[in-house]
Amino acid sequence: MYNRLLFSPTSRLRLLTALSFVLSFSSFSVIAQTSNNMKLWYKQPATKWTEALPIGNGRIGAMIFGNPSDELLQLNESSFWSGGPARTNVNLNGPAALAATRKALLPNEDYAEANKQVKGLQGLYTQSYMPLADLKLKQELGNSSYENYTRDLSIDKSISSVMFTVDGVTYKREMIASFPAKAIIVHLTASKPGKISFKTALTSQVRYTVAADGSDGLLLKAKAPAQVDPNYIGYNKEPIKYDDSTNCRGMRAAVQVKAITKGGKTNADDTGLSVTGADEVTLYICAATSFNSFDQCPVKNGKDELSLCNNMMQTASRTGWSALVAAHTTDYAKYFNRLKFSLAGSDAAGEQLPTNERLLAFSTGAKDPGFETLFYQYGRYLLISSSRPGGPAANLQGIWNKELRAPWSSNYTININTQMNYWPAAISNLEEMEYPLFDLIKNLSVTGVVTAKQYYNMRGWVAHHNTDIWASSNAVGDMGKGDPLWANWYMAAPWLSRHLFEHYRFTQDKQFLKNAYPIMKGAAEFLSDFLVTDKNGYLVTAPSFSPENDYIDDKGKHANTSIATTMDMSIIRDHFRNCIEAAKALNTDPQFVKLLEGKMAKLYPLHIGKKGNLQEWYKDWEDVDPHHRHVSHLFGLHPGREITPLLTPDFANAARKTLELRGDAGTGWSLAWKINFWARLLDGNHAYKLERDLMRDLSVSKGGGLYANLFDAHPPFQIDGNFGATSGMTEMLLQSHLDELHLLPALPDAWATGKISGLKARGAFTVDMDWKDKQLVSATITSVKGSKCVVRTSAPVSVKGINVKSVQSAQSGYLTTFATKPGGVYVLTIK
Ligand code: FUC
Repeated sequence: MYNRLLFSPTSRLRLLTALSFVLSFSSFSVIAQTSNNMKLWYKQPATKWTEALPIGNGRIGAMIFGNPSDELLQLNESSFWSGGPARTNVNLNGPAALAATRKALLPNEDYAEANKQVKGLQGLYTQSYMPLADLKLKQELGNSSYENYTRDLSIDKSISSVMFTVDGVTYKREMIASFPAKAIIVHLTASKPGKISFKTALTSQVRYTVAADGSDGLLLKAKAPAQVDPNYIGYNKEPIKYDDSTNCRGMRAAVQVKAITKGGKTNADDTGLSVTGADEVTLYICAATSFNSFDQCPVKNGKDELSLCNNMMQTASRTGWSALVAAHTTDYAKYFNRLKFSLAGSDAAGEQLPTNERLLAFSTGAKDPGFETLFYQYGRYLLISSSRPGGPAANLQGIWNKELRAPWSSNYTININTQMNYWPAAISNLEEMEYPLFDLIKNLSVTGVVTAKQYYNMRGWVAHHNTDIWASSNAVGDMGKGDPLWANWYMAAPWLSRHLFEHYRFTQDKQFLKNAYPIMKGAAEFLSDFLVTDKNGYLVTAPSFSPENDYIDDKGKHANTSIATTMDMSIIRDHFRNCIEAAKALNTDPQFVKLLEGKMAKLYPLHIGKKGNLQEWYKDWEDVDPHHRHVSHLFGLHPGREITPLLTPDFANAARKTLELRGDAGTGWSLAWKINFWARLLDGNHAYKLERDLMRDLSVSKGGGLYANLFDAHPPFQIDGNFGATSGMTEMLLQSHLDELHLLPALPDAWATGKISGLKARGAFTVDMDWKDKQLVSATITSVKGSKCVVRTSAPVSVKGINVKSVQSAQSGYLTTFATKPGGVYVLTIK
């Protein structure tokens, strides 16, 4: 989709596809991952959006309600956003505001004044992700009521279906969002000929027209608003504005629907598309927008959405249902089937329950490990369905959004949420799905240079709390109206850049790192300009925030603008270390390495507070909300690698204390982060407790939980909780952030016996494991690049065909080190 893809996926895709066949899963006998368990299913149609089932091909998505006579497919297209390219020269007082803020902070420590001044660094809000259209399908079924109703979503095949019987006729609708066909396809059948009659209507919440397309189909032309205010501001009379001039705000979109039938008649006119008396119908849905890159005017330099859409329709509608399904499932399975996971104790009982009842039973204590593996894999399903190479990154709702003013604009919140979306990508063997994030980072590194210069007069690039498809990089808040608590946080560039370096660590792809290094360096340059020296000679950030928490200052006042929060300093240490390692791996930039090493030594360090916790702030202040959902000061524990029970036990204990003081409650994504934290603390049972807390039906949970369609609830729906949970469950089974493969580091009692294959570890390894009664039985490690392999296990191991020695570790378990060959397969067994 983007013209200037930095991280071209094609060659890596081919290699990985080849590898995924080599790594086929052979001896899967303990407990089968039955395909029936890879299903969400229900006995009644959805009445709410959070009961509807999501399908997506990364770009176009639908929420399927499954009503027999009134089907609704609520459609989205991932590039359909309000607004246009990010505005520059909006606020030219930034450098003066920064100087005033710093004057208040250093040396006066007048936090209230700093809080006022820092607002001068704010710019405009981001734009919003838009709903595209509603496709309604009124099926004629006579007056009898329906029976034998089911609807489902097979996440191993990526097919959703609806089935019911009326007057002895069984009707079926099957739906896919196909990546190869670039279309959503609905296939309607009936058990008796001539029984399919329906009328479709296409509508939209944005400005639109709809008419027959001249070739038996319907065409909807839509126009996005020029401006949509976030749902949390209410002071503008007109929160949604359109602009019909040729100016650059408000992209166009097209949606086309066409029916190909066996038997019966089709008619398309301006009121809709109707089919009468058909035996079988294939309905094709295509969509495109005029979006043409983050920095291009989507109006006058926009893509020709009509011909794009029409071309997609021409190609897709030439292919019949069975060939479409075959191509779709092959394409999808090549990613999904790379990883299999099952746990003992999964009897069929859970699978017999409709998913909403299964969720409720699980929420109230049922043992159902099959439900956990289903939920785990659902995270992978959602990632494959919402983030494909070449398209935009998955936003707060992936690609599924029904509202014009969705919660938090359904944008990219980059102080945790967008990053969390991508935590499971590499480890759960879906590395390509992260390319859209890399493209977003690349775009931000372009707009972020302008923001760094205009607002801070500094080098490098900077990004703040929010961004959008236009890669807005300024602090939001509408020129001083936002609370600095969230609006002014500016550490997204280094945090996002760690995803680039982590990709290298997982794949050992030097060419990728070479492309990524200038971006990483740009983020470090901004930080290096930004750091100032405090009265004790430490390098500190000022202003500084700990998202989105506040503290009680020395004068007893609530404040949030501070100096050198733990999160800032942890992110900087992490990023400088990553840059140094990257430069050394590339054998480049020795001067810059020296500069960063010099600064590293002077950074304000971690502190343990009076309660034994990891201090969040510059001083040991109390939190205003001690149970706040963000636990940003534990960045070094996860996703970072600074704090670990193995190497920094004192800080790890302080992190544990922090989590205990914060408590287990939280929003959906907060619970998900805590699974990852507890896994990194090597406490599997506590991680498991958080996993169960997150997997509660909302009627049982008081905070975060799950909706009937297993979408994670903040509440409201936010997809990061799904992705963060899949990541956390992986961290319970395998960790490699310390450059060793720690097998089963945080296995909970509830997962005593199980099997997983296709996990990925840093160093470019693929790992399969099976375990029994909480002990590893065997592991198969496939080395992609031939890196040295260090394995940590709870008991000594032998490696088939080579001589190894397991050495007892001073910290925990045994370390076994061996050289590997590219493509080499190493089978480990417990001695
Ligand atoms: C951050 C969080 C909120 C929410 C929003 C999208 O601001 O603090 O809880 O997740 O992002």
